[in-house]
Amino acid sequence: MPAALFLGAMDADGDHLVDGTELGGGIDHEWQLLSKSGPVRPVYYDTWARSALGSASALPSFASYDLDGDKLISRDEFDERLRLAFTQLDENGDGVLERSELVFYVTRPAGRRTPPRQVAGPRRRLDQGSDEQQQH
Ligand SMILES: [Ca+2]
Ligand SMILES: [Ca+2]
Repeated sequence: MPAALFLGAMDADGDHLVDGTELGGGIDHEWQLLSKSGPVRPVYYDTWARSALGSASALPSFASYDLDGDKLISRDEFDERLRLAFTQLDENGDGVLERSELVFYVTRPAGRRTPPRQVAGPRRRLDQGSDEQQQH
């Protein structure tokens, strides 16, 4: 998700890690850019998203911030959604985003969250199937 690129850029001290303090500062900074005064309407969000995320249709979408559905993004909703994105990307749960936790999402198209290695569902053993057929 483009938020990986966006959150990675919040590394204020240049150590390639984004910690909780940098996240808080980054959210404050972005909110200042996004919101001139008070809650944000979709038209302002689109302008900001093109600049911050690279596309007006980039995830997270306007609707995913707008938790109470009033067609406005409040400071609290903005904060909550970005902290959720941070938590989702923090795979080892140490409260710090490192580049290895971001690179997968920056380089893959949206929607590919799961590495391709995983096999879905239990597999039937081939010899079981032939046993059943012999019993009939
Ligand atoms: Ca840092
Ligand atoms: Ca981490």
